[in-house]
Amino acid sequence: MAENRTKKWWHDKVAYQIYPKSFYDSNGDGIGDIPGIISKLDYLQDLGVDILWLSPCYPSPLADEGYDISDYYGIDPRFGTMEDMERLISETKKRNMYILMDLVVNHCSDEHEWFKKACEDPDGKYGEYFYLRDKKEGELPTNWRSYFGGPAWDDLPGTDKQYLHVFHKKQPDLKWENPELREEVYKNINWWLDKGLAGFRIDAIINIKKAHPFRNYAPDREDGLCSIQAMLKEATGIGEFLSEMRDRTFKRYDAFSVGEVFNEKPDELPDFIGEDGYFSSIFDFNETIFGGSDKGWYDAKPITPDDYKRCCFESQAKAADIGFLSNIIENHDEPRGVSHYIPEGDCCPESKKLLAALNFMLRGIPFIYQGQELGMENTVFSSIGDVDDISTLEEYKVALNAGLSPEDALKAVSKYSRDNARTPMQWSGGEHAGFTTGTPWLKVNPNYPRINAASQIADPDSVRSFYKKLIALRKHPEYKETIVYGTLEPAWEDRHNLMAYYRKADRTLLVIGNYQREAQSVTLTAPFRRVLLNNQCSLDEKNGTVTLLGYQVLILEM
Ligand code: TEU
Ligand code: CA
Repeated sequence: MAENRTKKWWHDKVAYQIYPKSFYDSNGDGIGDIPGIISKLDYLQDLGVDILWLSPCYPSPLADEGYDISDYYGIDPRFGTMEDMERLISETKKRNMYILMDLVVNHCSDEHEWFKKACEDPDGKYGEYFYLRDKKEGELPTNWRSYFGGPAWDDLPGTDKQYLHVFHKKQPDLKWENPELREEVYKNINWWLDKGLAGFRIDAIINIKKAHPFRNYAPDREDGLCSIQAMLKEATGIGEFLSEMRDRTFKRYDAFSVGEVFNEKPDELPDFIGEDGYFSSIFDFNETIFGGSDKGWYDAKPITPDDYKRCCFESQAKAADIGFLSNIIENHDEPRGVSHYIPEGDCCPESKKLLAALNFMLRGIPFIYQGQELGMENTVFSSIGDVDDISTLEEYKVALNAGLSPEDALKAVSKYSRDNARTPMQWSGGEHAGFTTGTPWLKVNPNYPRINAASQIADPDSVRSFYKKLIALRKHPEYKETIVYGTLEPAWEDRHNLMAYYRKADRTLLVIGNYQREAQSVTLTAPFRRVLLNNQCSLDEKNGTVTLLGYQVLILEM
């Protein structure tokens, strides 16, 4: 990375994602809330994280769990009040922590004022906030399939028109081509930044630019529809919207912005995260999307340790001279990382720590998703009735349509279900994992007596204690420069089930992990000075050859 690059306040931070509904319930209604988050700030500060990203807690019918917003200026009463939010912001400031909210502006809720007014008068001002088309009998405006299944068009209630929704039908797309709409968005962002937010995570943003004129694409399933991707691939000019948004909002406040960007076009990375990019950072989803299938979740293929390594190194190489990626192991849309990236049968505290270290030491901004620091695992669904997530319910149907038996369909979608990440945070071995005194809105993972915060806080060898050490190492004055700004060079890249890399700046660190249950030896090219972190109690080194135990990971200073 260029030496003369401006240092930014967020470069050396560690971020933590909170899914409010499942974090901590303060009043016994079974739903996590903002006062619950406030009461756990000391827990988060003790872990060492700085930036907290809150998934949406605005007023919402919760058709897509808050990613369908009916008022951008409010707090949903289920989650608390605006005063609670203001208190959360001031309490985090006291602890030198920062709050990011989720900016969901590709679409709003069909219960938002704008949409209601568009229904009342589709030819008026608010009709221009949405993509509306005259309804034709037996024919849709285009054959696009929404992300959550079925056509991306539905009837605009009370009118002879249809509206576009690339996600759920309760999430009508906002028309970014309309400057008035863009003004509304910027006004809202600045209103929140004025309240003291440190920035935003920006939802599904790549979808705001559609390819015009709208047209049909080749169908890719028997439903005669095509993936939204077919249209998005052809869309150009998103930069006009994104640079305007940056200039009118984030830039003025030196705010941190992290975009949820899938599939940016290869040469566009500098525009997104370069020196004056649209965003401070974007998530690296290269590992996340690996193995995905156009047919649906039932057809996805698992990711091996070698695939994982390759995906990480690809992204690292791509971003190296350009900017900062945000690295994740999981989020609220993904299965638990330890269940997904660790080969079946091998999920244990050591392998969880290995995954943590390999990901955390990459160049970029580490994001931890709630419960990841405990090594929380995928849950069990005894029937499809246990599932809340609309995406899982749709993928279940897709699997059945493809001919899978109900048992096999459930098994297939269980591996990828977004509910795996959304089960309540496991605070203790007490009832409902200490999440609520009432009935949790989503079943607690039955493994909470074994995996919970209370027992891990007390145990210096727990997964959580290991995360704490990783965070402390990243902030250590002697190593910080190397870990935050150092280059990344893969080592022994072709070695099967070994993931290793150097981080180099004023110091040289070697991160080396044996990503399998069998031991394996590596001959170092130079002696090491110091062991900075080891997930096992022993280290077998003879004449420069290190024999790593199964799932052993080391961070060495060379
Ligand atoms: O996700 C955007 C996204 O692109 C989806 O592909 C998501 O990965 C998929 O639904 C997984 O099944 C964002 C949010 O993170 C997600 O929670 C929302 O449902 C979605 O936008 C709509 O707002
Ligand atoms: Ca509550």
